[in-house]
Amino acid sequence: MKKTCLFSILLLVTAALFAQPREQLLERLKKLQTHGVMFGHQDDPFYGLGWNDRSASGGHSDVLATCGDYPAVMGFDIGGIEKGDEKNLDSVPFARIREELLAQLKRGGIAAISWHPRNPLTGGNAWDVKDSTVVRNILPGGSQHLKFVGWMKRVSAFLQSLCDDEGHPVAIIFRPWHENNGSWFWWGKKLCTVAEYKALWCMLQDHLLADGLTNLVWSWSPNLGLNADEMDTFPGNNRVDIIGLDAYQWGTEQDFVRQLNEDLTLLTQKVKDSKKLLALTECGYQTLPDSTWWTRVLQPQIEKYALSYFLVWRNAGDHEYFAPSPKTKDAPDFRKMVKNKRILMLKDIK
Ligand code: BMA
Repeated sequence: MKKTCLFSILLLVTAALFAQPREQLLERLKKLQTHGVMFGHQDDPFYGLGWNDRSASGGHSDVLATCGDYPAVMGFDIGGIEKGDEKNLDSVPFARIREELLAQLKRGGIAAISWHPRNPLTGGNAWDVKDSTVVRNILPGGSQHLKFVGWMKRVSAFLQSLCDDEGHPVAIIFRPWHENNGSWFWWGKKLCTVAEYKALWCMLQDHLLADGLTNLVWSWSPNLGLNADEMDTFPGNNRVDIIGLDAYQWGTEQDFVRQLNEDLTLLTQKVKDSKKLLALTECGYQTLPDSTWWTRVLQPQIEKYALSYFLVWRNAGDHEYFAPSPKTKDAPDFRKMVKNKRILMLKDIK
């Protein structure tokens, strides 16, 4: 063996040995994306249609019960952590979130965290958009800045508590300030300027990094119906790892399919230019009134793009659910979709 060759092997081995959790997760995501697209579900182990495991694990999962496997990606929300609450905005104790998130990683899966923080100026929730000066007021120099620093500290403390059995920090996807091209959250389009939004992103990121949180894979997720000029709020190549899209079918199938293709075409160009990953960070069709939606509407669109994952939102109850359960009439179609080799469930990514 040539000396140079041996040296290269040594370098690779050393790099692999010392690779940090974040770099390992990024590498894994890139590799998995060449195999197919991972299926994800928000709040999968906490509640579903006809069951509630918020206070303790009963081992339930609507997805598992429907198709025999867990989602490859599980989504969790930490709205409420900023105030030191014991439970998140959907009444899931943070202790349970920590437990199930780590269980998902331990079984070989991937975890993503979103954050619906309360409105720091009005005391209302994330959807309180009465006041359009909130972002300005929490940035450095603003009247609520110090208060918000305290909120970021609590986010930081929770994220720092996510460690494996040996006490090492685990890598997770973190997805703050989402859907900012809409105006339904206090950080939305009509609620702050482009510069203020970017400053908000950087402020949170810099605080978490300064607290030692180098294990986060950062995802920026605008909402379906993107205008090209809204890409101006993209925080920057060195600040984002995954470019996501939150894309629900609320109206007609035609509108959804058209907009999804327009937006994914635009974002595909952006990920190519910036060498980022692409994902449908939230998606779904509430209560799945069309029992063939998975294979007839969603899957054909997903197959056209190099997506890392698509995550459907939570099964909150009979009027708000996005994933199948053995009881729902879309279940056979969902099973058909996940039989496809390029739709990746937990067992496909281990
Ligand atoms: C939203 C809705 C809310 C929920 C929030 C965070 O889209 O489902 O009811 O509180 O997500 O999970």
